[in-house]
Amino acid sequence: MSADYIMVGGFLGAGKTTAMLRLAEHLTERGRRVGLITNDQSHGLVDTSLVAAHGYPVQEITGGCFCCRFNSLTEAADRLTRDGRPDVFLAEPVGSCTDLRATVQYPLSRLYGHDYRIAPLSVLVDPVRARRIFGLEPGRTFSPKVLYVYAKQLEEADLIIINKSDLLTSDQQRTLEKVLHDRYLQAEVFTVSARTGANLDTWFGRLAAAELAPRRAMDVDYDVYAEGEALLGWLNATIRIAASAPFDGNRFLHRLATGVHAQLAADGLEIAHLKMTLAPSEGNDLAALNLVRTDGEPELSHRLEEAVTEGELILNLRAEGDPNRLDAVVRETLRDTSRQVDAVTTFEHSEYFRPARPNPTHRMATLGAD
Ligand SMILES: Nc1nc2c(ncn2[C@@H]2O[C@H](COP(=O)(O)OP(=O)(O)O)[C@@H](O)[C@H]2O)c(=O)[nH]1
Ligand SMILES: [Mg+2]
Repeated sequence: MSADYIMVGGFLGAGKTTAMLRLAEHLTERGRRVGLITNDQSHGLVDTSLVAAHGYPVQEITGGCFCCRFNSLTEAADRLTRDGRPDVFLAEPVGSCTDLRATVQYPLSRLYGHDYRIAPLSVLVDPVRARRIFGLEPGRTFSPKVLYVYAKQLEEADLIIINKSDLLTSDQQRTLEKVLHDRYLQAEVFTVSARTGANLDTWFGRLAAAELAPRRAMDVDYDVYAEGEALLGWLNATIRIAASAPFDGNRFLHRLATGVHAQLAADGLEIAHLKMTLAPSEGNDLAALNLVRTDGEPELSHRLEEAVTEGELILNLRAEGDPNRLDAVVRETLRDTSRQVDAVTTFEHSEYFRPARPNPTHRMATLGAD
């Protein structure tokens, strides 16, 4: 029996997790059994806790991207199969990762073609970020080597999905579609909103119907790719919070994010994605907060219904800058924020680093034998 393997790529903060949850819902409604696979350089992922909170079976691949931990990708699928026999796997690669066609999709198809049908590669785009990068409007962006990775992600896409259409005027949407269309001739371009659901069915329909295009994979300069990724600072922390009395967890997350945001902005660092969840020790309630640009605003996408006294905070931060600085800012702001609610915080896990050079397990430039 062969299961579908669907990968949804795109830069940090583009909306991959949000869109995958929508896709999981869409497929479940049609009688499919889905299993999700999240991925990061290190463990303690907001994405995994969010997906699990929605009730989907999920496996987390940590310690490197899919391409560098290729075997763990099939092992994760096997573990999901043991538990719930999914007939479709949805996999979200790390947002700073590229060359997925040659290092993940072609090897999966060539080595495990009997087990999996590999869907076309979708690459999601945050339109505000993209309009700046492509010079359609002024505003901060990343340095050139990070942008090399960004452009490579789009170059290998079968489907380019402009997400967050709810943030665009029709004129902004049209001009961005035209730029992407003209530059990336190999791809079909769709515009959707994972938040409102607008036009998602068109994309999902195309995913189900289209085949992974068998063209030769793009060339990638792994030195520039590695340097671009290593310009990004990465921080994952899991923190226990215990207060003397119930406090407003939504407000707590918002204050913490606002404090971290203000300091990183003062340093002139570009934030790619700050995301946090706060889960009370009891019950299934969850608050989630995201910030996807230094000149954006922190946004609560899930709110806690009730006040919280004890809980677990997961914080993932990716920004162009020194990881030591990210850690110092997070710790200092957390100290101040928890003092305001008279809470004690304990770091259960904390790692901050620059991603290591990508070193793929396989690299196959073609879908058939070379
Ligand atoms: N306005 C808007 N925000 C969105 C949409 N889709 C995702 N987001 C938000 O973008 C942020 C990053 O989303 P996430 O799915 O975590 O991105 P990922 O890093 O690519 O997985 C979150 O605040 C989401 O709520 C959308 O269609 N419209
Ligand atoms: Mg994600």
